[in-house]
Amino acid sequence: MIELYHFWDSPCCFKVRIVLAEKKIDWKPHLIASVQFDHFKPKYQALNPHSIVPTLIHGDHILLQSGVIAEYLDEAFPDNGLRPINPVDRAIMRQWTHDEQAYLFPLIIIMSFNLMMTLREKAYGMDQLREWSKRHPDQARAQDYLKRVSSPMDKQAVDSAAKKFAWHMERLEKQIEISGGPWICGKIYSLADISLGPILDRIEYLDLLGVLDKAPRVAEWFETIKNRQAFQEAAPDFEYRMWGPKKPVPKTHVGSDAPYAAFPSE
Ligand SMILES: N[C@@H](CCC(=O)N[C@@H](CS)C(=O)NCC(=O)O)C(=O)O
Repeated sequence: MIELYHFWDSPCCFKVRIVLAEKKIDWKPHLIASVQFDHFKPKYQALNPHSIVPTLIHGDHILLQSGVIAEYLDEAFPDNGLRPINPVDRAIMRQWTHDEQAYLFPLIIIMSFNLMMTLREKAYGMDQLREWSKRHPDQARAQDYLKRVSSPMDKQAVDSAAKKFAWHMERLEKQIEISGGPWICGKIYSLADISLGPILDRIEYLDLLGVLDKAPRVAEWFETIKNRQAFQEAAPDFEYRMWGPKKPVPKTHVGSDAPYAAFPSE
């Protein structure tokens, strides 16, 4: 039995859900409401001491880190292989899965914090955010979080992150040109595509697809990956997405029963 601790609107969890869907593996979900600091509960920290999602449980094994989990699933369930056989292509795949974690994901965090998280104050109200933040074991970090969510959006930070992101997209453009497409490693759909798909999904949700202006092949690649059934099954439904440029904050404060905030009983 596979169990996944996740939340819907997380690119790292989305990546693991795509692998599970591509392989048609049944899995049991455990939802973590990060806005309510569920990931800092001792029961969850016993599984994942870093207090982040995803965490995958396979039998007696606890696996952490989305990229490691994705590669593990491909090894443990070899049908519908998601890694090139050729060592050079496999190295290229790993370069891009590395670059997703080292460069693209951190840029996404900056853009998401400014364009999505700062809407939490309006959506939930500070009283409720303060109440939830009491669950954080490190109160200095909790106070810093509260200060940042209640600060105005930093446009300069978003623009600078988007510029850096666009530079990486031009590199990806060259890679797809060299590989001949349609995928990052050429004809083989791989973990590189699966790592970058959710990142581009977030870019689209942040209304920042302009970062692909000089990368038409990447734009085409993104349209192709969005048409895959596994991608669609793994993607968050609109109601489970956080508020952002494409999802305005409701006029009145929402409580812990909002779809994104909910922590359904297991
Ligand atoms: N390198 C880790 C990063 C995991 C990570 O940062 N996950 C985010 C969600 S995408 C998280 O748990 N954030 C905590 C929060 O939202 O408070 C991985 O790939 O699994």
